[in-house]
Amino acid sequence: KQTHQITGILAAGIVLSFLGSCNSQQKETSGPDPVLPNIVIINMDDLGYGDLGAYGAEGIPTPNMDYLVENGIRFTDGYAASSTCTPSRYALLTGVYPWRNSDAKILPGTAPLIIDTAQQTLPKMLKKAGYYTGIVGKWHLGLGTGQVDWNEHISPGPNEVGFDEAFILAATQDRVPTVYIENGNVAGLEADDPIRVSYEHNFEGEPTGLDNPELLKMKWHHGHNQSIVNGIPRIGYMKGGENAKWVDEDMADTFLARAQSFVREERSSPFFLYYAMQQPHVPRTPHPRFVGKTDMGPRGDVIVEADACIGAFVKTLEEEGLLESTLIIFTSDNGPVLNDGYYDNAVEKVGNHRPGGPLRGGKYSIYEAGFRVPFAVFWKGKIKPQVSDAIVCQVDLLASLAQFTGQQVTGTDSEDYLDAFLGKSNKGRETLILEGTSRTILRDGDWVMIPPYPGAVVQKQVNIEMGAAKTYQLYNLAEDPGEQHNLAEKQPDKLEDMKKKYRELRGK
Ligand code: NG6
Ligand code: CA
Repeated sequence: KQTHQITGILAAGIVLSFLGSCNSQQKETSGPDPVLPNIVIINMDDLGYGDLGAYGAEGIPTPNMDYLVENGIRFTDGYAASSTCTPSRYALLTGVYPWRNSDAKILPGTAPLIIDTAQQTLPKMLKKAGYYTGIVGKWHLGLGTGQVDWNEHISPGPNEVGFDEAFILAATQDRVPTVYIENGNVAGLEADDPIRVSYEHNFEGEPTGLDNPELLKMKWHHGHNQSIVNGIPRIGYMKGGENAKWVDEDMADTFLARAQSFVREERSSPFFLYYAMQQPHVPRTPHPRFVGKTDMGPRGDVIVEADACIGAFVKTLEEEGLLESTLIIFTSDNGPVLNDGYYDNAVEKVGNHRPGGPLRGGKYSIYEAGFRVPFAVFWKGKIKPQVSDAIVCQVDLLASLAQFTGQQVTGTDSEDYLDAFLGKSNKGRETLILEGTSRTILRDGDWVMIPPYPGAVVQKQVNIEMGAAKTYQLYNLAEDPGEQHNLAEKQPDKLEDMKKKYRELRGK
């Protein structure tokens, strides 16, 4: 504690002297704040552009998310770097485009860490600026170097890439190991009941979703038919660790309690908390007090549950007197999906609700709903409520927050758009490369260009338009946000111009 305070004071001193050296011209753009606020990133899992009231949803009450969005900057064109989790989170934490790292794909729970421990990261950068850093929630960036023994200290992981404290789920709620990991150790593990995990073979005597449907409280639709934990069939096999296994319905409360205690205990130094919530990813397991809160079944109910967690978290900041000194970034890792592998009525009960709002596609897709996500920056008393159409992306948080805290970053794809993130300018990115299931597209101003890709036009199991086509696609999002009118043939010059830019940026 003592050390953090001292580092905090030192950092503030550096920031002050930095400010002193600025000339009057530079002062007009955003520089480091002399008193560094706390920073919280709330990252949802698979929450779509249209899934909350502030972005147009009618059937899912989300007053607490709406409070942040409507009293902060609501970005209309805010992006995750990818339409799936691992690559998206990789970009957010490293500032590097995920397509530069061939390992940045949806990872199994046994995958090694895909962030190089020598690499620049957001939490490392903020640590240099004097922040105490923590992650609570979903990790999904790999752990260890290959063969993880879950019964020993697990390293490298979040603690080795910049987080002072980590309380995580390793991969996804539907993947083994279904245990929490606290600073590299499986929480609640008992020595006489070791955990074994495999994505190749089952362990003798262990039931599976495939062979033991009678043991299931949730049925699998595709995938998800291996080890059964809490009556839910998972991806991957696991044996042992009974006492350490999470209770899915308690996960939201468990993460919330951790996030709350983090801000309560660290209130005297600037802190950075990455609160990576698990909703509304599958399996959707609302706590009983949220069951039936919407007419949409578990998918709607877990969004309401997440909303309540955000409300409780913000209330804690308020009670601790920290709301005015905390910058909150609210976003999602990728777009929405209804049926992602379990029968949970998401499709049957969706009614008129459009999880992707007016956008085409969804999770996994290279159409807009894949990566354009809810994105808001809230800072009570400092940022005026507004709507911004600046193009912003999570990959730019590293450079922008570095600018904010007086740090330098080099050698990444991250660019400084601090003024856009603070609502002082409407100028965001001109060009952005976006990724979905190992394919990339170019956004350039109002336009998107999608190169031809092989593969299914619609991924049948999830019923999502993937964006694949035999020819180039070109859309003007200002006129056609739903990407209905392919202008590739009508506007050959524009297409050529974008192909050229794409080749330059993408390197091929
Ligand atoms: C897919 C899973 C899906 C989900 C996704 C990862 C199957 C059939 N589907 O492979 O259920 O877990 O991976 O989601 O296994 S993400 O949000 O972490 O990217
Ligand atoms: Ca996700």
